[in-house]
Amino acid sequence: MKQKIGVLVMSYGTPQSLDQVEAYYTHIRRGSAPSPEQLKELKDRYEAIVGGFFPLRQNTDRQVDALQETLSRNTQDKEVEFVVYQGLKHAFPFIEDGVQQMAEDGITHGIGIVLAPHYSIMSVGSYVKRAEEKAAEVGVTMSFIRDYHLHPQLLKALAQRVSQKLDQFEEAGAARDDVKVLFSAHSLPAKILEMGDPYQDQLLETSAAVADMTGVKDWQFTWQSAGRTATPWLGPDILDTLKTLSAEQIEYVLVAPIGFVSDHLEVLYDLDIEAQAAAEELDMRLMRTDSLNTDPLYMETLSDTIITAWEKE
Ligand code: FEC
Repeated sequence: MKQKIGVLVMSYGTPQSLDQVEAYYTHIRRGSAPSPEQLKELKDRYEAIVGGFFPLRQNTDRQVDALQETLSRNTQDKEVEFVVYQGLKHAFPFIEDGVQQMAEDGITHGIGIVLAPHYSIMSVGSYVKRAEEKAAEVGVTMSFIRDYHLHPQLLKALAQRVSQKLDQFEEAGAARDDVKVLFSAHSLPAKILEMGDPYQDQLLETSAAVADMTGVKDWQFTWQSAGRTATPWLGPDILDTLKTLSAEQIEYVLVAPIGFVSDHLEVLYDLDIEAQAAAEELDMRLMRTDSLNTDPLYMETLSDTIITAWEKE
C-alpha cells in the first residue's frame, strides 16, 4: 500500500467579493481595521483590474488542481500518494483550515510549500510558522520547502517568458539590446536586511540566472508594491526606477515580476495599470512578462521539489 502524504500548498489569498475586502484588509493588518480612505483605495484597485475582481482565487485553485495532477502522474510508480490541500494566508481556507482538513482525513505527515519561490522570514517564514503551530495542535508532523528559486524548470519557464517579450519588442521595431529588463518582486520592510534575511540575495540570484539564460546584459532589480505603512520599505520602487531610467534616455522596458507566480492585484494593478501609466507619462514603452499561473514547467518545479523533499526524509 502506498504511503499517503499531505501536501499543504500555501498562497496569499484574496477576497471573493467587494464586501469581503474590509475583513481581508483587517486580517493583513493583523486585526487593525483600515481607515475608510484606505479601504476605498484598496476597493478601487480591485475594481480597476482586468480579468474579474479577484483573479487570485481562481488562479490558486487552478494551480492546486494542476499540481495534484502533476504529482499523481509523477508518482505512479512510487510508493507514495500525495494528497494536495490548500491553505491561504489571509482568506478562507486559511492555512490552519488546510492542516485541520489533513488531520480530519487521517493524514499523519505533510509537506508544506508556498506559491512564492523566494524565502523571507516575513513571507514564507510566516506561512510556515502558522502551519507548524496548527500541525502540532492536531498531531500532524510536517516538513517544509523554504525556497525553490533556482530550480532549473522554474528558471526555464521564466527565461521563456523574457525571450517571448523581447521577441515582441523586436517585432515592434526595437533592438533587443535596447530593452532594459527590470526584474521585480514585492518589497518588504527594510529591516529584513539587518536580520540577515536571504530574500534579496535569492531574488538577485534568480534575476542573474534568467538574464544569463536569455543573453540579457542590461538588467537591474527593482522593488514593487511596498505596503502603505510608515516603516521604511526596500527600494528603489519601480515607479522611481522608471523615472531614473527615463532620465538616462531608456525608452524600452520589460518588467519580469519574478517574485510572483500568478496574475493578481500586485501584477494586474501595480504593474499593468500604475507602472504602465507612469511609463506612458515618461514616454517609455513598457511590457510585462506573462505570469507563470499553471505553466507545466512551474508545476514540474513544484512537483519535483516536493518529491525530492519526500525522498530525502
Ligand atoms: O490579488 C490579491 O487579492 C492579493 C494580491 C497580493 C499578493 C501579495 C503578496 C505579497 N505580499 C507581501 C507582503 C506584504 C506586506 C504587507 C502587505 C500588504 C498587502 C495589502 C494587499 C496585499 N498585500 Fe501583500 N500581497 C497582495 C496584496 N503585503 C492588498 C494591503 C494594502 C497594501 O499595503 O497594499 C503589509 C502588511 C502590514 O501592514 O503589516 C509585508 C509579500 C508577498 C509575496 C509573497 C507571497 O505571495 O506571500 C512578501 C499576491
